[in-house]
Amino acid sequence: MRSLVRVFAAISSLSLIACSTSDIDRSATQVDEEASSDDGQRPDNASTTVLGSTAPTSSVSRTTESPSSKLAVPEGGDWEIVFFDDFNGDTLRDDWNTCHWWQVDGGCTIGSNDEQQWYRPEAVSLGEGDLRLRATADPQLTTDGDSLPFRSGMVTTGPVDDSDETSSFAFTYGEVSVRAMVPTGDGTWPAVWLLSADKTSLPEIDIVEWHGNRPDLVTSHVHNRVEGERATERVESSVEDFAGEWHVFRATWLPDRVVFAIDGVETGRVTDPSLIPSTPMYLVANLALGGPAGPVDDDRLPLTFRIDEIVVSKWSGT
Ligand SMILES: [Ca+2]
Repeated sequence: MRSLVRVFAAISSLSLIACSTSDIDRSATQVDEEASSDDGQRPDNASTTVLGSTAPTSSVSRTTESPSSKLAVPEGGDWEIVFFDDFNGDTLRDDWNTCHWWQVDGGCTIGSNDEQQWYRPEAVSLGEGDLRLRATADPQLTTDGDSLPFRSGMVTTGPVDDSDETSSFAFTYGEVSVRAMVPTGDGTWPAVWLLSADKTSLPEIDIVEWHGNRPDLVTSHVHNRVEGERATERVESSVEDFAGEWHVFRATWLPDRVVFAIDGVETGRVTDPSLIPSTPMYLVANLALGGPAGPVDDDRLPLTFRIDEIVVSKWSGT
């Protein structure tokens, strides 16, 4: 039986435009200024910046229903399924890459997050109808000559490498639905997110992030650049008995809002116009280790982030 998701979404309400850099509580996981600039360098899915006070979001208005989540959507417009992978085959489809475009020479990681894994293709597999991103305690030598203690897996529909200007799949406005099971264990950091297809570090939408050292919390974010400064709104969802069970995570991205949901229940929404992305974004799913998820419990490895299916329905406004 699915565990009950107790949702009291917390979402910042302060105008981000009014915030200077000094107002932002930069966490240890925030990328440095160089890496977070819009210069095509590596993005970050780890910001936990929280601005303003928090307030519960308790109501979900219902107008026209979106294809699957039954969350509020604008009147009019068309919905079309533009991406679907149930991972029921024997091999990963060609539209998935197994490394970030900015670092594909033998593997990749995001060192600015203090991540402890080196992503390798052999850590990505399909089995029993699932995509499996498997973390193991296999020490890795990176292409920079550094050592990392763990091997893990990721997939993305973004550009193949630095010379590639296209994504195998990207979209603007719509709904992403992911049925997935996060693993249990300190130090694990599974995530499903969207990144800008123009290869800049922002905007970014984190559909779901889970930190092994905070098993009672699921987080989502919208990151963007506002008047030259990185700005974020964060949605937190309190959960019980969550890891090791299947759940459906959704982000409904429309011109005036990004709405997050778990198992069909809204967890919060971002409505600040300055934050809402308006350009194409691609998919990323990964099982990171360490960083903001805390020290890794080696005894729990190997651990697997399982994804049963990913569906994207594109919204076209009228
Ligand atoms: Ca499946």
